Amino acid sequence: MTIDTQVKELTDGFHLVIDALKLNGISNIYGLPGIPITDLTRMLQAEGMRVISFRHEQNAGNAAAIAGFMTGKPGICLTVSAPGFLNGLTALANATTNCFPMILISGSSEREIVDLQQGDYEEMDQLAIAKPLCKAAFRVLNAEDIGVGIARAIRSAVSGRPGGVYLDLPAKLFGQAMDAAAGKASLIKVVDPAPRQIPAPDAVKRALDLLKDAKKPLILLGKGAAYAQADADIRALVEKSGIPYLPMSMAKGLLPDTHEQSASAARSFVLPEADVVLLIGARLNWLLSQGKGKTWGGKDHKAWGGQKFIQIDISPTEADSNVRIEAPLVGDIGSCVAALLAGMGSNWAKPPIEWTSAVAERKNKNVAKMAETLAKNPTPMNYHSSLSVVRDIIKANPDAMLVNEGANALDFTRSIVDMYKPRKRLDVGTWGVMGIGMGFAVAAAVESGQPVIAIEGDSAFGFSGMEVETICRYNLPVCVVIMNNNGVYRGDEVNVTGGSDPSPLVFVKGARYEKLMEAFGGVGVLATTPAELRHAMEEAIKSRRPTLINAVIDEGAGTESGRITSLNPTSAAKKK
Ligand code: ADP
Ligand code: TPW
Ligand code: MG
Repeated sequence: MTIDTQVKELTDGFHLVIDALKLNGISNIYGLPGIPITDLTRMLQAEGMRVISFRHEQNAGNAAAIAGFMTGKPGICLTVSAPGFLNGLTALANATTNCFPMILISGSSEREIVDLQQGDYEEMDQLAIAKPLCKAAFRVLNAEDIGVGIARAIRSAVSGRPGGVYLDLPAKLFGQAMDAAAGKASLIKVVDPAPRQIPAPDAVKRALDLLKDAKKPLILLGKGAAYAQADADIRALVEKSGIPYLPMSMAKGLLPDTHEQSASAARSFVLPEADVVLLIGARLNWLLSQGKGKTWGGKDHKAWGGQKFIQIDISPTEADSNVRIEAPLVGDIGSCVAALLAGMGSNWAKPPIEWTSAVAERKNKNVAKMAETLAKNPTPMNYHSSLSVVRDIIKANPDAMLVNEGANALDFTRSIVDMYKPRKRLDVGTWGVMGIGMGFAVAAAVESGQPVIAIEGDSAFGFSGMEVETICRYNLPVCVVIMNNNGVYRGDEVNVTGGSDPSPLVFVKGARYEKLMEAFGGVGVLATTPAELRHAMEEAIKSRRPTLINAVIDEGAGTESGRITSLNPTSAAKKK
């Protein structure tokens, strides 16, 4: 026997982390290298995983989060310790808020030094800081526990209500060696990570009874419905029931926005009028005026409008969070919708014609009004004339992904640009957070392989703009369109003191954002007319080259806070 054959084959923390991720079908890592994870990023790539390296961790984190939304598998963000970890934390908190499954993996410094606060390199008690901002947080100290740590992180991210998970991997763990066979045996391939949750039959009956008696029923589809990937059954439920529906922003396209039952263009009519509302994966949060108040026909801003709610949600504590839920239906959306469909039987009566025709009438009137506005061609361009181009481009390319952030740039895009397929519209979500743009765009391209169109307010773009280098480096088919009005909401504000500083809400006038893309070898275009914008977007889709179009629009076209003006506190001084 030679000495060689006596030597046991070894593995280490680095390889166990990589093997555990691969074993669980994870193939893309969004991150930013440095101590102590530099070698991990190299090894991940060497082992055949795709490593997308960003310029700031927040953008990597946003990419991971939206990859989770698109695929139903946890998106992985990898960062260095303290500052890198903190940069990723905003995205982790945002993912949790939006119910997107993601895992933030951060390297950390030596526990012994951190716990005694002896001043290690990038010292921070990361686990404690992450805990209140995510669904679950774990730390792995021993190589033989890596399999369990990653399994628990995956289950926590995707089971029940999805969300963000923090996984703390101290520097020392990566170098720990162990017997390769024992290491392999310690890894866990997670079986059924997001188990179906079947609704109780009596809860299904309660919901159907309520729906059956409704005179003016309405269905609300939220991003939970988009996430659930139960597209065919959701469409069947809407169509079989004959009930008008409203998609929330990221549920647009679950059924094509041009569907005859879509009540989007009659939103302010159907919300106060409806008598029974079926919520599918949508929370009654601020985006739905907390389910009460004038939006819902209530007498004042807090009064209940009289609607009876049925709520499908995987979280049993979501019901009654704002108003009474008559019929909570707790379970996964696929199972709940299938149960409703089965319970409706073959002779389900569609809603009264008075209701559906009143909705259609209101809708047709508003659609006609919008068509008139879109047909105008003012100089300079405004939101309508430029977004009417984007509307045509998405219609011609329904598989393209649409990323969207800003205030007016967000609200106008949401209402003007129709979506035709599920999970194609990715935006600022529950928090209305700025900065998701380029991270989402990168992940949208990487995960789908489809062209990506990012419609960005000029302010919004600034939060993640440096990632145009990342887009160029990976040669991603991303077309960024900046709705450039020289500022936050508008570009025409002045400093009321008459001083030399500009207003806090405006930017450099005539900024040439397109040159940013050119700096890294991409295509930059200055567009001042809808025709120029159309040509540049068509070229970008055709060529799949990284493109940034600086769409110059009227700096006075926007309104403060876009559509959510009512949430601005009014100054007592101003009121007087
Ligand atoms: P929107 O902003 O579009 O209204 P929300 O983020 O407020 O949507 O609501 C999404 C809801 O969907 C959350 O309450 C979440 O618990 C729920 N949800 C997410 N995935 C599923 C699923 N697979 N089954 C059931 N409910 C889900
Ligand atoms: C992380 C507050 C909401 S919208 C917005 C800001 C700064 C920018 C609006 O200007 P933009 O769009 O993008 O040019 P437009 O078309 O109206 O001119 N910081 C964070 N999130 C939010 N939401 C803000 C600040 C905000
Ligand atoms: Mg702007």
